[in-house]
Amino acid sequence: MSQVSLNGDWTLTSPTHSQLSIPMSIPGDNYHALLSANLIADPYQETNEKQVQWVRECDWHLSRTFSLSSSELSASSLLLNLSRLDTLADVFINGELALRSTNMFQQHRIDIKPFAILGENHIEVHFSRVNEEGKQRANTLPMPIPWAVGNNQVPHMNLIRKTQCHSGWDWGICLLVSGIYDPVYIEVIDQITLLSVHTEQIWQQGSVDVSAVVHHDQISDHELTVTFGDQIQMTTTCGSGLTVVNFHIEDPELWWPAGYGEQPLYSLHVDLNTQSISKKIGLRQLTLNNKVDTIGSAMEFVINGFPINSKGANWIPMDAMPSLESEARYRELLSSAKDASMNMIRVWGGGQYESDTFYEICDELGLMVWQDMMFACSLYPSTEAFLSEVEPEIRQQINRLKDHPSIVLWCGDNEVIGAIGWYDESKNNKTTYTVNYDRLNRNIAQWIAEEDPSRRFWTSSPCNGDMDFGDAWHNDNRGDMHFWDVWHSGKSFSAYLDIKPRFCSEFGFQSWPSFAEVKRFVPEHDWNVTSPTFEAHQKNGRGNSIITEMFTRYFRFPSNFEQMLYLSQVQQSIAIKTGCEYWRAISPICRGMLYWQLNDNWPVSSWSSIEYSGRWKQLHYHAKRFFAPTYIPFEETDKEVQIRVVNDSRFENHIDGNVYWMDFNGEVLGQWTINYSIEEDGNDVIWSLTKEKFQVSANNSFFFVEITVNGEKVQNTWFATPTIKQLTIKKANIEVTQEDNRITLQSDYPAFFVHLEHDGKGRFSDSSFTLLPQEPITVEYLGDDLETLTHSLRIYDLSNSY
Ligand code: BMA
Repeated sequence: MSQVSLNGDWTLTSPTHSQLSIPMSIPGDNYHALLSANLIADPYQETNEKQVQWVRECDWHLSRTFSLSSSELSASSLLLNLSRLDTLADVFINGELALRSTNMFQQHRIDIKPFAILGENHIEVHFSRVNEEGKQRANTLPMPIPWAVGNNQVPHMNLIRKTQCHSGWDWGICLLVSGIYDPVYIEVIDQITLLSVHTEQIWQQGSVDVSAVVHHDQISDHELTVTFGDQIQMTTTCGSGLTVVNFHIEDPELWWPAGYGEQPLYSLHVDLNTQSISKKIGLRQLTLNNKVDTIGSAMEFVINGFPINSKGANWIPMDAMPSLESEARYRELLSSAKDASMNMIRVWGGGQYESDTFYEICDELGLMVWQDMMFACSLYPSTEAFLSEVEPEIRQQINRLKDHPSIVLWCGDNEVIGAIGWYDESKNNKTTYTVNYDRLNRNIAQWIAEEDPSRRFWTSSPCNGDMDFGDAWHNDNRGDMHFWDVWHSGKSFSAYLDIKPRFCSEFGFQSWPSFAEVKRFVPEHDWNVTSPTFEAHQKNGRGNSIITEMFTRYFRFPSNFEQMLYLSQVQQSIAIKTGCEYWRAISPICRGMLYWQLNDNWPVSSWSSIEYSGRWKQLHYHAKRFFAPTYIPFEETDKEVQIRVVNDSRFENHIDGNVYWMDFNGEVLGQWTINYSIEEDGNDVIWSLTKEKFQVSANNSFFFVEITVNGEKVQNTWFATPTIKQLTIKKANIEVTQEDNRITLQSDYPAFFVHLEHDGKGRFSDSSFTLLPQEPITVEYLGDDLETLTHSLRIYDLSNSY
């Protein structure tokens, strides 16, 4: 089969600005095209976001020509493939309307043969304003449908099937982009069309039967070849449009989440009449255990019969300008997740169904995916018109994605059950709005069940369980939970210790960007946390106040702007670590924790652990430790401090190491050796000390544990006084020596949150750690810009932040 690619150069014009005509590269978005043509200031810099809002007040036209040869034109069909077409788009071929699309999440494969001509053809896509359409739709609704006020800067975007955070979020710039974000191409089809292939797995003891279900045009007697791994089968199609080919695999190599085993992938190829489809298939059994137990009910993913502790973060679209998405950046972000010991990513409902590349990389890395449907924080209509717009989206997306072993759950939305309680209209009319929600949600559930019976559908995140519309922000005994009492409600970090979630799918604490990141988008005259640029890059109304107020609760106030940035990342690390460490300590009660949020889609102050540039914040280095498969959390009980060892592994693991109780001069007050074998999926107390023993010197000392497991070192530090400002920490003098990419740090006094930063690309093998006196630590720089590293390397630590 041949293809005519329509990627690359198109022309962008606007009927609203008749003079404007610029090149635009597809896949891509109009904002990026305008930026590349120097027609707008970079929206990510300074306070430029405001100045570029005129773009959404215009209609936009995209056009190009393409040529068709006589053999192409004589094909039986010419299928134009368009997906991630954003959003209200009329597609014209040679002046004739070929497609009208109103949902950016729908995929189109339309035959343009009736409009095509020999030689030069013209394609034009007219995008009309979504803000206008939103207003109009709002006027015709049977009842008001409130939108995500506080997040969206543009009203009624909940009525348009478009990435919800395009109109701004509490970490997101408002860029109401439009364009086409997937490759565009025409398939030249002779005679019959190969439509799709999907697999089903039926498991027996020690073997699996894989059926490849091939959809094609209704035509008989064509040869179809299907290869699965090293098995090849040839068959002839029958007239039904569906051919099923079965494979039996003895002793299959199992796909496991990261940390639990390998990720072998079997290749699947289907060939039919010069057309082919290839996929990589992982063989694994999946269940979600929600069994009722003495606490409430479980929320535990079980893979290949083994219970998994899910650890990870929430994913938002990688860039507010889709032109800047790339495979390299997907790989970098997802590898960073895996490198921080994560095994699950939640694709959050205010973003997008991600591109194939995203899920392929997750399959490869062993990152399980919790997949939301794209609805978030607003209410949504359940009118016939809306349902008929959503149905093809859901069916197509589930079909596109269901062969990925990484995907473990389909979830209806983000926080839409909760949102019923947020808006006056729905608060005052709860039954009507709950029925409205239920109608949409049940339809989604049914479409998904029809398309993919192999996975569970979860009503919403958070949700207490099937058809349970309870308060999943506070009920910790069942379902998944979004716990925001610390950030949004101002509780102390210790509030994380007051709940025992079964699965906490969101909880977060903001930090400011690092100094290195700030230098990239804040002009020097605005290096101040209340400057216009800084405030414009903080989208959560009280965000900067919360960060600052928390400083006063826990820390000595930082001495300058740069130290404020540093300390904000220490603070964020402590917050999230407090939750994760405790929830791991109560395993298996808690079987999942996904903090909010992994990444940023522009440079901003946010809850992310990876900055827009890809740089790891301190939290990400901490996550690498507190999510480590075999970890040593501290736990405080009424009478004691304990160290546990939790082993998220299918195998027994041996640990050895030391526990130190040390004062801030570096004097060892107590030392214990650890030598312990921890069983698979185990959780044991391995050390404890009664509080009476250390309480008198609580402000003058700390506990430190370091273990080696499978050749890897993991450390953990615990202060008996959580209000760190009261500790009598000594000013540390940290000596730095660099030999190529190896940096050795040595301190005279115990130093905490010792963090390396530089202005270039590339991270370190470790950072934001505790450095004991006279016990040098050598870290590796994992990057290729030694020059920038050498001239910009900075070392921060807590004692020198004030
Ligand atoms: C969560 C998310 C997002 C939001 C975050 C921080 O609940 O679902 O809507 O960005 O809170 O407020």
